[in-house]
Amino acid sequence: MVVKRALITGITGQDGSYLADYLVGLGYQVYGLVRRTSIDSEQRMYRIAHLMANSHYLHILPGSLESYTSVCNAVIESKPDEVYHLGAQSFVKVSWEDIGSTMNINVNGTVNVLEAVRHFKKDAKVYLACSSEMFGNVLETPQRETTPFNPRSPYGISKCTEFYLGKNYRESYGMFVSNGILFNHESERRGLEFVTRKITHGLARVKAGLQDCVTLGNLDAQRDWGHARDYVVAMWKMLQHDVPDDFVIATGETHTVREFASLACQFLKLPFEEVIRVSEEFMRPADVNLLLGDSMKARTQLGWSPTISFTKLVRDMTYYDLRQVGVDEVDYDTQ
Ligand code: NDP
Ligand code: GDR
Repeated sequence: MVVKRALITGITGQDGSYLADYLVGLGYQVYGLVRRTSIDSEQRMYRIAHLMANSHYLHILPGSLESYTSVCNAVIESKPDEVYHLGAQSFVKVSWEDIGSTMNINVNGTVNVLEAVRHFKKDAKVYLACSSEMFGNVLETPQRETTPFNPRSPYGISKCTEFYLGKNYRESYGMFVSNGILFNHESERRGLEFVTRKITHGLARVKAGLQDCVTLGNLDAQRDWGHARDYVVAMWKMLQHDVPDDFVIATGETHTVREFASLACQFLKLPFEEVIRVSEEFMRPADVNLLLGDSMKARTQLGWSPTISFTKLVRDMTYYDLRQVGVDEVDYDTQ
């Protein structure tokens, strides 16, 4: 049997780590591009530490997306059948505060990946991590592949550029480049800066008596939240499809930040009005108010569908964080 080889950028992040778990499980040899500063950081490497213990399947290649040379070296060394380009400055709020890095990493980084593949492994299949943030101030609901883009943040603009780069390399060079337009997906491995994990981690600390409350921004924002473990399967399925294409990946359900926080409070038996506060500090210059995806194309053409419900997502994240702060979950209602 031929063993497939995959190169993942962003392997230390939420999606990269779940994708590496999935591909190793399928018998792939997995190569991960990791920044030199992160290789030395236990905090950055924790999501793939369990895989590192089995280095027969996982290989770390030092490099950063801004450095064309290092991306070329990674492609030459890994000789990938499939490239999953997940590395990015992925925090929307920071994209106003540091637009330069956001564009350098997200736009130039994508050019570097596509050029390296074009020059050194043109037959590799490439996955690009596009985003529902491209729909921004939405022009249609639900949002699907044909919905016009209307981004509201520098991050959203960078992802629209990534989308068009993918389409252009597909059309100009005949490369297999697929754009995944993924809606928000969360997990126990989500970074603490994103609202879902900020809520579950913060409320677990409240329950443990380590802080008084969790302070948030816009509670009325609505998101179509799925589980990252389901979404990395969609990435893989896109690269097993006969032709490269663009696919929306979403659950088809939307909930407010308030609903997410209130469900987490219910699981922990905490009074929402007392433990959730609001501050201007966490508001954005322009927010995306409503996202709701229609993933019918992926469901029919790729045979993909989400398996983890909103309630299970909130419950799993909440109890995971509770265990992290040393409180035993069995005392709480898990229904
Ligand atoms: P994370 O923020 O968890 O991970 C980002 C990854 O990118 C990290 O591994 C980080 O490495 C790496 N990275 C950042 N800058 C560089 C750089 N200059 N050179 C090399 N690597 C770099 O993101 P997610 O896993 O949540 O998201 C994965 C991708 O999917 C991103 O492109 C994101 O924009 C996109 N996306 C995510 C969605 C979601 O809901 N999660 C939805 C739609 C799209 P380090 O550890 O060194 O910081
Ligand atoms: P998002 O995720 O911007 O959708 O981008 P995030 O969790 O940061 O925000 C979601 C919504 O919650 C509101 N919000 C807060 N957000 C944060 N981070 N912190 C708060 O305190 C807070 N209070 C309210 C936000 O205003 C927003 O409306 C994520 C990232 O993973 C992107 O990389 C990805 O492309 C998109 O999802 C799809």
